[in-house]
Amino acid sequence: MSKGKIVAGVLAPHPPHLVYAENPPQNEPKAECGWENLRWAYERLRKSLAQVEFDVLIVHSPHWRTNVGTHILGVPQFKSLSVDPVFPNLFRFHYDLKVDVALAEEICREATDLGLEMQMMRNPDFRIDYGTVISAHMTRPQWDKPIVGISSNGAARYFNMDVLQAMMVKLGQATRTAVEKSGRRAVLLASNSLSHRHFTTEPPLVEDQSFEHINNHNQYLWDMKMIELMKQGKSRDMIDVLSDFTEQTNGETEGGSLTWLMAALDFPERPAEVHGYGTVIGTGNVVAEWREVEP
Ligand code: 2X7
Ligand code: FE2
Repeated sequence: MSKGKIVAGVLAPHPPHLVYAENPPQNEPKAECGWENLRWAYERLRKSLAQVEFDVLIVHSPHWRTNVGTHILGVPQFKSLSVDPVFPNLFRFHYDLKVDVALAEEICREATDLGLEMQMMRNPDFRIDYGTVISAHMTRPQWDKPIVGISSNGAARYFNMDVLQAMMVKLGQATRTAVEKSGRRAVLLASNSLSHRHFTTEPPLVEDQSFEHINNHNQYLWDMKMIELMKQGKSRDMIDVLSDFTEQTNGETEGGSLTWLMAALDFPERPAEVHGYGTVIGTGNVVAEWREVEP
């Protein structure tokens, strides 16, 4: 078997509004339009990924929360309804997805060897969280690739962000080794927004973009700082400031997805391709791609 490879890593945020505005047949609520900046950013990502071959999407999601340790989907197929508990008016999505269980088990083994608390999730009736479904859908709406789903854990709140980041660095390293051993060509998705201060009410027409803007200017400055670091290829600096960023923006980086991704990519020094930035109900979101192979 030839050595596997991470072909790309993506910061792939999951506001349910994006799927709502795309009107795929799987989603029950229907929209007129909305959040085009981010939806077109995902279009650019899809075009970019169409130039490379890959076998599997590996998704790390802040909305699958296991308070202690990390769980990994371990059943070959899941079919059910995923509902966003905060926005059930926007996201009621009928998914039917396949899991690369062999790769999932390899990641579990490698991470256990590095001393992390790991478990395979073997419940066939488990409901897949909306973070996993949305990032995977926006990246690959055809649903023709299996996924590996990885939970996030509560260490940032239970201990602090530094403890979480130390764990996520190991999980990222384990993911990279597992991909290489598996022979797979993988695209990694860190499913999180940047600044994460939501407005607490919605406009009467949810997709009315005249209401959409960043929650406040401090959040915007932080988001721009992070994006600048991505564009300069300063991934280690970005991870170094992530505790402060997360605290001051209520950042969804609190789940560890971005740290996991940077570690899996071995802290890239090349610039990320920033496909686009946009706000969703006041939160800041960027679609950014770190390409590991040439087309
Ligand atoms: O989960 C989310 C999110 N991360 C960002 C924006 C809006 C809703 O849900
Ligand atoms: Fe979220």
